[in-house]
Amino acid sequence: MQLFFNATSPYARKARVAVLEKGLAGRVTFVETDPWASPAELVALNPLSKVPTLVTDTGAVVTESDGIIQVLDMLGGHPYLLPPDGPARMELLVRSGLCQGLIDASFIAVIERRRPAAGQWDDWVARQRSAVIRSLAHIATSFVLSPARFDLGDIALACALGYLDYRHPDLPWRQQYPAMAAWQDTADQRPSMIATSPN
Ligand SMILES: N[C@@H](CCC(=O)N[C@@H](CS)C(=O)NCC(=O)O)C(=O)O
Repeated sequence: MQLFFNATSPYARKARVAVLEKGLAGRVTFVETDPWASPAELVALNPLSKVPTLVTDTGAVVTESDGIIQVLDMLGGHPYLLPPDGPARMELLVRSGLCQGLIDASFIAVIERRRPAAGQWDDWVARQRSAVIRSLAHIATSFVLSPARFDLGDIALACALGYLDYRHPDLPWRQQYPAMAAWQDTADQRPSMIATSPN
């Protein structure tokens, strides 16, 4: 299999962490690329020119980090990153969906600031930052986090918080939510998180 990624993408980081957590590194060639440059090799596979993009051994091209992680979970053995069904899967989808949205809002705010200054929409950045702040408060009060578990929801949260540290260091989430910061510090010690750190 091939996994196209770039080193700072929080979405690609989710997929890279999942490969490592599943013990599939030996079956995956990691291909570093710049999706913004629309490289021919990537575009030929994925017309969206986005990372992560997974090419399976059967030639299936899978886009979207959550879809890729579901495929990895089907291909590899333990540990499972998603429960197969029932209330546990529902609970995981609640967590992973919100954390994906947290990444989206954080990412959109960064991309908006890359436009020429005259074309930037400050209210749009403020809206995304408000969504980030509200989501962090919601996660801190409603998620049950455990260092013993590292499923898709936890991978998404760890990559979201890592992206905030990397791209939004002015946000004082660590001071506001020390229990979440402690959880993240533990997650950051995992070999999969160390190997994929953007720093
Ligand atoms: N929803 C997608 C988002 C993927 C995404 O937007 N990746 C960015 C890099 S962080 C990208 O490749 N952008 C290139 C572009 O939009 O042209 C996922 O979860 O995989």
